[in-house]
Amino acid sequence: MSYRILDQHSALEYIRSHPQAPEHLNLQAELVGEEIGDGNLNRVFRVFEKGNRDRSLLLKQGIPYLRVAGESWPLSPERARMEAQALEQQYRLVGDLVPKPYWFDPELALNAMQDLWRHQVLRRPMVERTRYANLGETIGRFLALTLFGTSDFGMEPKAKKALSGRFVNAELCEITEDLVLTEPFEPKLLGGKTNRNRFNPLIADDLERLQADTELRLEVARLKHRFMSSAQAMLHGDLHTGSIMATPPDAGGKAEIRVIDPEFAFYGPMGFDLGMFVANLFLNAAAQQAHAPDPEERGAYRKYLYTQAERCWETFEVEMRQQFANVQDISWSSKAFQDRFLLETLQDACGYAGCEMVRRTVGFAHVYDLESIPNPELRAEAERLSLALGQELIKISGKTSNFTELMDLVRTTIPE
Ligand code: SR1
Ligand code: MG
Repeated sequence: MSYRILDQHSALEYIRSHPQAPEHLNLQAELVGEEIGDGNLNRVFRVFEKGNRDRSLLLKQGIPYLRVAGESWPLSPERARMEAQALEQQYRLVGDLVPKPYWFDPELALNAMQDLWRHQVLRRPMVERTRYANLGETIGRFLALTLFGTSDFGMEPKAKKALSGRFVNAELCEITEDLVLTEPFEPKLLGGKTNRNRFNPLIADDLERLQADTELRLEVARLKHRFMSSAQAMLHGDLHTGSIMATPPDAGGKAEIRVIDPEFAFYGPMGFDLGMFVANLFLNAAAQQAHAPDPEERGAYRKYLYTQAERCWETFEVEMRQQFANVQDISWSSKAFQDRFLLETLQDACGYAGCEMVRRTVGFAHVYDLESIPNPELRAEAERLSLALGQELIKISGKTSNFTELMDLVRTTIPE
């Protein structure tokens, strides 16, 4: 059957007639379908057997426009193929750190995958200051294994080139190039393009000062060019805390953590994924200015967030060095090269983290962490912290020499 947008009922009909469905569900049982998507782009349905919650699956469909914007923002459902391909690679490299892929239906631009019904997207619980003791470590491992494993360091050159050719994700990359790496920094755009920034009027002067900073704009221009031209590895491409799910932490504070939603996947600079992740921890730290009025509680949660950023980098570095020990190409076997590569990745991460903080504060796509602060004055206080740290991270990105230096800057700008 040709492409059609599914609803709760047609999703169930689709399942009943799909040849692979019986591997995951008893089609004779009463099936329940729910639409659960709350992301910006897609429709997501969960189907399960009534009375047997463990027998379930998730259907994610790319629709021909951006879900949050409607038909005025067309977007090819082809992104579902990118997600299918990326999930396949991630599953191969990290197994249970991502949902298990079941099948991809190209006609409906639909991915069927494991339903993580015991897991919650991290964004909201983290605004409520939930702690996941193994968050940074897990994401550091996920990044090292997926990035190294899809790069020239972990693949035979021809295979890497063939794989990177399957990830020309032009439409979704353009969203990032515009929304993350251009519009927030430019008061005026060229070529008839419009600026889609949205911001609290109370921080208009702060934004004007940021956009007048030529040193900062030069650095953003460099980062944007690197994003567009440095095909190091298959990135997740949108690794914020809305793209991570976890079970409630156990008695020891640990959770089962999975990375979801890799539809922005493309071949780019490794530091981009790292930067996105730590930036979203720092955005939360800024937002706690309003969410946690008690300074002790606020400081304690910021301390937790900063420790997770540190663990992420430490784990990433350790795992990368372990992988480098088996690198096949003689050119990359020296410690000096590996040190230099990791330093460049850190510098990129620092810059992209800054861009993410700025765009989530003044750009088109905001984060719940800041958006959920109802009082505009209090929100402006948190937003100024985010903008200040974002600017600093961008400006030191080419100069920073270790992660401790970066974290010193974070702790000075948004104190524990
Ligand atoms: C127009 S899409 C807005 C944002 O949602 C996605 O999750 C990406 O972060 C994108 O920038
Ligand atoms: Mg997403």
